[in-house]
Amino acid sequence: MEQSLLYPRTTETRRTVSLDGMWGFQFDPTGKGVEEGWAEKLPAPIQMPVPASFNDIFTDKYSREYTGDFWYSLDFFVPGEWANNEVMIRFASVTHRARVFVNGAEITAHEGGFLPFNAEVTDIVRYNHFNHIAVLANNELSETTLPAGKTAVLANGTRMTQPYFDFYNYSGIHRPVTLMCLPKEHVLGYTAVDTLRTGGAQIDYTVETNGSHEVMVEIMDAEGKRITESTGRVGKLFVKKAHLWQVHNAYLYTIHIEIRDGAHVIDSYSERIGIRTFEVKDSHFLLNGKPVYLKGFGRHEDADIRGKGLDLPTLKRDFECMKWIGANCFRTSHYPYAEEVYQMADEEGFLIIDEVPAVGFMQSTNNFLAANQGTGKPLGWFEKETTPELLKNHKQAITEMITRDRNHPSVIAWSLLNEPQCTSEGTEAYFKEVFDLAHALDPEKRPRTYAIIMMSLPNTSKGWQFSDFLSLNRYYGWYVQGGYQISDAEVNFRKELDGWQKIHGERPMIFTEYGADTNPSEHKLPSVMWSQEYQDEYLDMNHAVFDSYDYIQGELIWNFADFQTTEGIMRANGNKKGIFTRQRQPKDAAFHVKARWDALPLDYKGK
Ligand code: CKX
Repeated sequence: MEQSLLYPRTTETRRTVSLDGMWGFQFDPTGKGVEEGWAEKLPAPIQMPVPASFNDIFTDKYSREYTGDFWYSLDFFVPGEWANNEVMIRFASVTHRARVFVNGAEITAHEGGFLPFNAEVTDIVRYNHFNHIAVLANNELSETTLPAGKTAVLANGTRMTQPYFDFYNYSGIHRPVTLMCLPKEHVLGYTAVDTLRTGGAQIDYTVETNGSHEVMVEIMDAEGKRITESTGRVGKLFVKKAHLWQVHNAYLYTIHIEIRDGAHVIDSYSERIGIRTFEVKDSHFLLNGKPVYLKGFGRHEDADIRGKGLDLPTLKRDFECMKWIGANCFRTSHYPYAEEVYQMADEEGFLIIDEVPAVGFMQSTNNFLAANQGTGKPLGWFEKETTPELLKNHKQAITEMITRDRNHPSVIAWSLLNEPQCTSEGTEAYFKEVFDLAHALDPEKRPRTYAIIMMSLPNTSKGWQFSDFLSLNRYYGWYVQGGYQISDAEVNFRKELDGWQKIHGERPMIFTEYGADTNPSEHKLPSVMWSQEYQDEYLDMNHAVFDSYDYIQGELIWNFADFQTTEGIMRANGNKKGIFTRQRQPKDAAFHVKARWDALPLDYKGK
């Protein structure tokens, strides 16, 4: 492991200081900042909150849509007593890439806007003194970035982002920045895999450190009582009569790791963990050996003003809404979310399908309907000259996501792509690499999947064979045969599912997307598309179809809440498929869905 992706925590041996707050900020449209010494001092900074997207802070369109280089800067103090330790600055995410300079020297760079990285500054910072950090960020998309897209240049020379995906390209320092002091010898990471045994649970653990001193691991129960311990970097722990982590009933233990030199504690790190197993078996999902039917949403990190910036009140409200409506699962569409989201899911007993930002892998400016998936005619996304570079970035994102998220009991599966073009010859070689990598990296061997775009059918898709369970994004009754034609949509939907039924084998299928854009102020009797009444009818039709196939084992509505997208004729200031508004208030359909989900038992279709 090159660097630790452990969540920053203050412990007996570690110190953390939040660097969140107002930073200096400046656009660098000509890309001259480095040359002109902006790493030492921004020439004309304005104030910008961290964490937040910069876009919706502004009142002018040029700034909101800005595409290119932009800088953040901050003076920060490093305590004198930290000398002789390792000092790092941890960025939980900078979208989409960053170069970090401290006291004028370039320290590190990171590609990818949704995963953490550290800048090690031990020998750079002045102790007991103020220091200066500058971050050169960039938000341009290309066909080798995750997510994918392109930059267009308007006739007046202004650059403009054209995402190949359907969410706004929010940019900035989106998640917390933490100054950390770690002992020189410290824990880099750990893994813990559970097996249920008679009389309790076995935890097979590994601990990675950057030194050679002895490692000790102990498990505490929810009351803080030590119940088992072991020494060594690799070992087994046994928890008698283990309280299992369950849906909406999440018992959490604490794993405590120490590096010791005799009685002296060199480093200590603790985290809350749950004991549970999850597997795919005989067309079912089994949590702790018992069938579980997935109910919930595809979501976005998206809210007024802060865009994709971490906002704890919104996050808490989202969980309250999801509990109220009877959901038990969500997909982190279309990128790994802030670590605080997974922590809350661990605490609340929600199941997460964790998705890497592999979205927009299709030759289309907005990733819907334009692709001729149904024709079988190769579009060749995975045969481009740029494919090796894309694969490299994709593998890096998978590695970072799994390393970051592998110990969360809430994470039950990895979603490795969303709606890629997957009918052409190069698909299989590419898919094999990413699916094999996920399997190799995850000690728990969680099931892997990817979201299959509508019209990518059993006989045309070359990717589905790699999935441990099938995830379909389907819009029968919305993008196809909407409104009065909904009865035809149902017939065609059933035809497609009959086709999958012949070939899916033992794989369960879930719907990772189905939904209808709905204007919360529109009512119409009889219904029309976009009215609240039609959203209910659309959901009823889809649910009736799901209920008639036993191998369908989950339904994740698109989307939990309305969200911002690029402007265009298909979007009325955003995607309106939310069951909640962007302000997290229920549309009529929320009550409809609640009635269904409250009535569905956890082991629905489990017999
Ligand atoms: N799926 C036909 C990806 C999501 C979009 C969703 C939509 C599409 C549908 C593809 O990111 O928001 O169009 O609502």
